[in-house]
Amino acid sequence: MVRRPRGTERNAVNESNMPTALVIIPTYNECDNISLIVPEVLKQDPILHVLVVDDNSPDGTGDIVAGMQGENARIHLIRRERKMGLGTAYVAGFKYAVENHFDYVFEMDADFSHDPAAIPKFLELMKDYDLVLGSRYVKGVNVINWPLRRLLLSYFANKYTKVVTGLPVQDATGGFKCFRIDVLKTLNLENVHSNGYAFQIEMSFKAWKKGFRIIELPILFVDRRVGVSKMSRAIVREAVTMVWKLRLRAILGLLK
Ligand SMILES: Nc1nc2c(ncn2[C@@H]2O[C@H](COP(=O)(O)OP(=O)(O)O)[C@@H](O)[C@H]2O)c(=O)[nH]1
Ligand SMILES: [Mg+2]
Repeated sequence: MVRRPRGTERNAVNESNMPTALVIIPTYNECDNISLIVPEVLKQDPILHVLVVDDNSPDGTGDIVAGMQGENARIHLIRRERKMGLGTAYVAGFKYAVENHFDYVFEMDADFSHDPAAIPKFLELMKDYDLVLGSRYVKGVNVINWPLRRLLLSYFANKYTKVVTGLPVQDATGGFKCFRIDVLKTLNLENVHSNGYAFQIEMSFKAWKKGFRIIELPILFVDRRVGVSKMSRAIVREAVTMVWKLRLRAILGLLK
């Protein structure tokens, strides 16, 4: 028998064979956003659950989520001892999704840059695709409130990624996306090592090389209103070299 995720046991509320979806939100110091974003996500569809992966945020984000869990079985929490980066936070979340038999798995930021209202559009596309990428650059540029420097960096990073890797998407570095669980089961998560933008590129590149069906969904990206960005130069440097590593490994047949 298939074990259902906690809170989705077949009962009066969920007696159908509906798929279940886990929205993974990694957090580091998001105390002003987290209690608002979680209910905003959950109200989009009854099949949705949220998993917060918190890295012992000094501002108490983890405790806020723990408090919210008491009222709602659709809220899940992984607490890690220290700040270990976005990539490993997602990998921990992906493993949790596989272990708990979710069908679809989202990546999403806590800071409202990604509009929860777009989630139903992702779910609709999941009927026909294995990976849906929220894309800021499908039709022109859909980014609001980013400083020009940051926008240019992101835009040209994506042009560069496309040329080096051949991955046929306009926005490979975005962090609002949805995977069919089969993709996560197929990719060897132990071999995903990158952490920042490179992590986003690596996951999509590997899914593409495995022949999974990928589509871009145009989204509007709005810069965070509260809290601070964790973007750093190291994250950019990692991405610059990672795209070459991916290309070389693919050519040499070493992509795992
Ligand atoms: N668990 C965890 N979450 C992180 C870490 N770094 C960033 N995040 C979260 O990842 C999301 C995106 O980070 P953000 O700082 O907004 O990056 P930006 O949008 O590129 O400026 C936010 O929800 C952050 O709280 C980390 O080291 N660990
Ligand atoms: Mg952000």
